[in-house]
Amino acid sequence: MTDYTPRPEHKFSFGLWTVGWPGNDPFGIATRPAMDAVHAVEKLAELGAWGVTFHDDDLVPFGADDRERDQRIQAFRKALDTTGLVAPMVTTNLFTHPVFKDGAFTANDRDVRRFALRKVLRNIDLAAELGATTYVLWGGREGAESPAAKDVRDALQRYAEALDLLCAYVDEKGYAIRFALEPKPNEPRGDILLPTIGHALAFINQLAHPEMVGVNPEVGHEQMAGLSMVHGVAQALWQGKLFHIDLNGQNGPRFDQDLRFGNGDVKTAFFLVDLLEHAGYDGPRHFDFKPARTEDEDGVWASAAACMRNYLIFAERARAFRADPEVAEAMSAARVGQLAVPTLLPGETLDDLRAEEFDAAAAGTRGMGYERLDQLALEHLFGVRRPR
Ligand code: GLT
Ligand code: MN
Ligand code: MN
Repeated sequence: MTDYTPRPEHKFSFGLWTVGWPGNDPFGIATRPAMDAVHAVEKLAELGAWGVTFHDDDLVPFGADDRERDQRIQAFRKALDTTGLVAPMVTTNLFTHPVFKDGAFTANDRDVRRFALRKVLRNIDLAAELGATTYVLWGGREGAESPAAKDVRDALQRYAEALDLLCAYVDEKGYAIRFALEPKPNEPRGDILLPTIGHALAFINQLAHPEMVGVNPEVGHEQMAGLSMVHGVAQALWQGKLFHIDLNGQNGPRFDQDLRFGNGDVKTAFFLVDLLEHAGYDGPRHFDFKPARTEDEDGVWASAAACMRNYLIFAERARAFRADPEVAEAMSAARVGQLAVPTLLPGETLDDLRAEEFDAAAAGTRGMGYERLDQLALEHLFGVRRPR
């Protein structure tokens, strides 16, 4: 029996806004009381998490005075010190307050954009003080409901300007912080800018400091766009841009479900963990889920524990899948490894390639054997092929 106990080396982290979500949604008020940040830190540590993340407003209510801010930060720091939890990632709330109803970095109103930058700069200083190395930017309000409302080329220019200013600031301060953009196709805006991993990666290439900016993909967000999270994350890894990841669950394109990790599309979850583990991703495994609104506080902790447990179960199944000699044989029959061989070997020329004889008809009849391979993966996932 494998031990699915989460430990600090697994790098599991949770946002204060996840376990602290009181269950308010567009159709109903909160079903749980607000959760104190210190209590959340203590409980997460008890469950075996490694890190806790937060928006500025999760820790200090919007508009609080300096005294209250200092008190709350001090209490949070103390809880980190006592529990040993780290704060690996910090972010800014640029979406709740009405001032951000038309966006933050891309609001049409210039004074709103300047206010948004001030809000981020202040919180970056705190992030650096707490030792965070990733700063997430989720631009949920950066978008529009009508193409008449927003000149998207100007909006992207302003988005890039904001990133350039923030990178220059971090650079000047010597902070060990990198930015991670979190894509989402829609909700709360009708259409959000940088809607997918691919859009975000292309945007990053246009920045003044592309090396300081990566992505923070969320499982459910790619699936809302009907895309493969596994392919998107693989591309981010290939481009050296997977700075952070939001793990949760979703059932296809619909509203953002933020289910606990493992609920929703289980096969995607399995292959995502297989990818992260196999690729040697060593960043945080961050859960960004909403404990179902039906639950009381016990249910909140049960779902948080389940996120970590499910990750460890998937990781174990993925290891067993790759260690299975029959899988190795099926992969070889499917020529999976051949894809790692350059199409033109060093020393070969295009003339060599041109001169080659090839029987396209015969090649067209070759079966790939993927169905057998996929079935083996499913059986490992289902747990009917146990590790020997
Ligand atoms: C918000 C959103 C998440 C983002 C958070 C970071 S806030 O809860 O739904 O996907 O990761 O700003
Ligand atoms: Mn997220
Ligand atoms: Mn989400």
